[in-house]
Amino acid sequence: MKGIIFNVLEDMVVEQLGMEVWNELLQSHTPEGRVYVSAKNYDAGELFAMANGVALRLNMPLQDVVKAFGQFLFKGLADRHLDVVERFTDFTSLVMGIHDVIHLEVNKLYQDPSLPTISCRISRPGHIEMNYNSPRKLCLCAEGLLFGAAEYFDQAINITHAVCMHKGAQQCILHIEVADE
Ligand code: MNH
Ligand code: ZN
Repeated sequence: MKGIIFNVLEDMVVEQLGMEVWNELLQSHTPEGRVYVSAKNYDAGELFAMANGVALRLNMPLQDVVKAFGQFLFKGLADRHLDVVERFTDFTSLVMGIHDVIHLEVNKLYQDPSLPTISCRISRPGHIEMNYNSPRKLCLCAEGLLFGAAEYFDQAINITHAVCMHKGAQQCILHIEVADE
């Protein structure tokens, strides 16, 4: 995972739990002297170890922490890549552009990013079907990112996620219901 993801995790942990907790997490789960550089690659296992540490401290299931982080992450990514997010004027067009516009841009900006395969289609007006596949199985992070994007555009949404890699499926299917604008 890119350092930028850890940078946003640090922002969230410091904001919600304090700098001491972040330093403790670094101590327990990362090599001595770890500094995250946004464009550099770090083992995804390190992200899971840190998220697990947060989950233990908050006495929350790991998947709830991953989802909450995803929601926080959207604003963190938008702040750092405003030019990319500003290409979209509403929630639906941004979601439809994740693969072909946003992650394509990420591929140009970063060397060897670990991106998921995401494809979206409008199944009927107000309904987006998103297919998600990634060896990291961060579909709950994707759900959180979608809620973060909805918050960003002040858009009410509802997500159902019945088909899931965590339940043995080959890929996840997220049905996103977009309330009338
Ligand atoms: Mn995007 C990683 C989904 C918007 C830049 N993104 C991820 C991951 C998911 C994801 C899930 C975690 C990796 C994985 O699953 O294997 N991203 C989304 C969704 C939205 C989204 C569902 C919108 C909603 N992403 C954005 C935006 C940007 C961005 C906006 C920035 C302009 N995403 C990234 C970067 C990574 C990433 C950077 C990290 C890649 C890496 O760590 O190597
Ligand atoms: Zn899933």
